[in-house]
Amino acid sequence: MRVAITRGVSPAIARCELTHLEREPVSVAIASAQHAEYEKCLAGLGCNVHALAAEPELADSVFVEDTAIVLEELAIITRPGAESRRPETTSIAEALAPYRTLISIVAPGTIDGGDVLVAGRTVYIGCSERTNDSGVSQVRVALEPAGYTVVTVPLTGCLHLKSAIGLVAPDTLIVNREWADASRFSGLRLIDVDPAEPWAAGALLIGERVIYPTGFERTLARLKDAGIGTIEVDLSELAKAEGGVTCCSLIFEA
Ligand code: CIR
Repeated sequence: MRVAITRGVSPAIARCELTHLEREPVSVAIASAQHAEYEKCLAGLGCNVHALAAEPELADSVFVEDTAIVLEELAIITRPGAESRRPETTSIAEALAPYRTLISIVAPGTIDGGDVLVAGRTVYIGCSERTNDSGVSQVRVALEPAGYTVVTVPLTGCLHLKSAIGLVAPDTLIVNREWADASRFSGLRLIDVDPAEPWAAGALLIGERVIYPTGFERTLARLKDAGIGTIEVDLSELAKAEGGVTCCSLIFEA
């Protein structure tokens, strides 16, 4: 059974963390309606959606991806780089506990799930402002004995690794080379975002389909030309809070 953990949009989302965007009003009603469509899309792709209630005080808590790294063998509860986001992890640990042995990142380590992309047995970790050396080495210690290889990826100009790259097939990444050092991805096929669409690398692979945000027509055409099957979802309201299609769920096999 494939599970997707999601969480409703917080009524406090107007106070979200912002790093690369100017603050603009976010409609909770529109964001929630788009989020509901996203959950429908996950269900349509065979996910059993475990929707957690919205957290009234935790502005960014809809972005559940940042709170955990879920692998086949275990799950790592992160310690998010933004202090305001740290209380989000408690309820996520409770939701994951029935499915996985849990390991927690401890201080001084920080890491956001948005900085972690797993491709087979390789775990790529973005060196962003949210993820520090201690966070990376704690993940290494947890995962290398289980046979994973951890590869760090220098980033510039973006929030998370998964702002800059997305897995669109088991051996294929969509990549913005301006933001991520693409030399780290040896052995993977790379599709470049269109230069006019720097934000177009956010993509969520589920089975053989990719959930892909609306609004990136040029890069979408590149994906189609490469034979990637996409389903477009409009998350434009959450994009104002610097969120995308990967960050709104934690997906794993139960
Ligand atoms: C933040 O800055 O933490 C949120 N406003 C956005 C988090 C998006 N998460 C993700 O891309 N994994």
